[in-house]
Amino acid sequence: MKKLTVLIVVLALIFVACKNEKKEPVIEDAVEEVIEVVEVATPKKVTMALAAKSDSNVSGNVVFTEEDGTVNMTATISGLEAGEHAIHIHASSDCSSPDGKSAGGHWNPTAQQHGKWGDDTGYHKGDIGNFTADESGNGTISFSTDEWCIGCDDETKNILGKGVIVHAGADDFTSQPSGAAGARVSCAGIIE
Ligand SMILES: [Cu+2]
Ligand SMILES: [Zn+2]
Repeated sequence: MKKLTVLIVVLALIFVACKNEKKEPVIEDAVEEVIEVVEVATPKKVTMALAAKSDSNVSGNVVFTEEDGTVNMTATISGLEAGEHAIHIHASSDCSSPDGKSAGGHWNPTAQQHGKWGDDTGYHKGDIGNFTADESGNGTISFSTDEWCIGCDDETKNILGKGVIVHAGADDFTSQPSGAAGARVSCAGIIE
């Protein structure tokens, strides 16, 4: 009987204890954080000097700028033979070899066939095309696309680490894998 009384007392104490534990409503501070994203509108820009290759005297410079998702390339080239010349982006920024072949084949991250830029049958992301040098051997070409970027995470678009090659001849847009444009007369790595 004494044991039962003790048990009742213990149970009563537990009951009281539980009642006292009744929690006060927790008022959480509803702190709303307003995060403002400030976009820096500075255009990305890479400027490179073209180095003569294959015993040519072809030099010049290439400027890439990126703004609002579009990359513009402007190349100013001199020392050329008058007429049409191909200009491409090749897979490597390595211009160390005398013939420019260290820059590798055409930059082709989407595994397409060589062709004219925008063609339905495919084209490399480096298939810029041809430009014309005047009687003095000077030529310029401007090219814009949203299929490139300067230093983004998309390796099908990122031109950094690739190389610009100017050829002795014109790109025929059909010969595989590089348009039969002849010797590589100038080279520049696309490096920041
Ligand atoms: Cu080329
Ligand atoms: Zn190509």
